Amino acid sequence: MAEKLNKLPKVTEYFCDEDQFSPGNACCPGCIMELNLRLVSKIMGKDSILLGTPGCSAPTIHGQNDRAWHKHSYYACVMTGVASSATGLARYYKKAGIDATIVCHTGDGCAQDIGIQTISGAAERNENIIYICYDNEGYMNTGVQRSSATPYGAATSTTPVGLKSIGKTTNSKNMPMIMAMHDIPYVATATLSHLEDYAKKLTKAKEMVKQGFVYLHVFCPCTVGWKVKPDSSITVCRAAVQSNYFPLWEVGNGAYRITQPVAKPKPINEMLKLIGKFNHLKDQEISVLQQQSDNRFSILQALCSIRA
Ligand SMILES: Cc1ncc(C[n+]2csc(CCOP(=O)(O)OP(=O)(O)O)c2C)c(N)n1
Ligand code: SF4
Repeated sequence: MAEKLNKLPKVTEYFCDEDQFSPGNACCPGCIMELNLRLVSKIMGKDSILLGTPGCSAPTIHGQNDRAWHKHSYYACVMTGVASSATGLARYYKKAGIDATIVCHTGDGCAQDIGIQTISGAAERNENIIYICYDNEGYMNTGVQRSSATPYGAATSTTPVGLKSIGKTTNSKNMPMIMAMHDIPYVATATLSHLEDYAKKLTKAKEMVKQGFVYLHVFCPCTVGWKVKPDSSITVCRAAVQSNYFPLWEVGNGAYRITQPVAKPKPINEMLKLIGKFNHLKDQEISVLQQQSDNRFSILQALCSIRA
């Protein structure tokens, strides 16, 4: 596989051949979740089978009215059971002797909350499934409610800011690390400001799924829910990586590795000030978020040092 990864094309070259998705999309201005879907489709290949659930990716991945936006085989699943549906499909294709890559693509509300039981079960059974969670830190499609991915201090429609409230009062769930603790063949984080890094991880995912369950967690700002300028989503992704708020790492067969180390991490506030949902935070709350981010990064570094 190392040889294959060294020979990967430049990321722009992926977009030169036939596109499985039609031009345009049904997302809000500046939403990069659709770019995520397009890259997944390019690297997984036109014969990959997609599964999705209700959420912001639904208009693009399910289609709208009687029209589809792509040419992949697609299964629309309930939020509670996407990993169970994927299990059935993966086993069916295997039994039928068909070499098919099964790819679930859902939001964090589905992956971390509503669907976590079946995801954890499928991971423990080591099913041949790739699960991609696009993390926009909330239930965006139903009106920007908080999910377990929403960070401390964020303003959402269910954690509003007022005289006595600072937004969400608890930390987010560290979902990629939870999945890594399932000891599955491959887990990685990715984001859209680092497309080469993401493309490599998708390529590895396609290979590693032959050994079992693969989980990719993709940081994916929501311009509307986060109050981010439509032209700033990629800047926010980059700031999240450069502050170690969202470090890019992978673990394959027990070996953890930071794939994009940051020599001089920036203070988390450099990222927070690009995002309206944090605008009300004072120094005290910002230091809580900085501390939480530092703690998580220390755990990651410790895991990386085990087999370094
Ligand atoms: C079991 C279940 N509970 C609630 C809903 C209602 N619902 C539809 S879309 C959605 C939001 C999904 O959030 P997420 O998975 O994070 O995706 P996003 O909208 O953020 O892209 C919800 C809660 C549902 N369809 N099924
Ligand atoms: S609400 Fe957010 S995640 Fe949903 S389509 Fe709009 S920008 Fe994208």
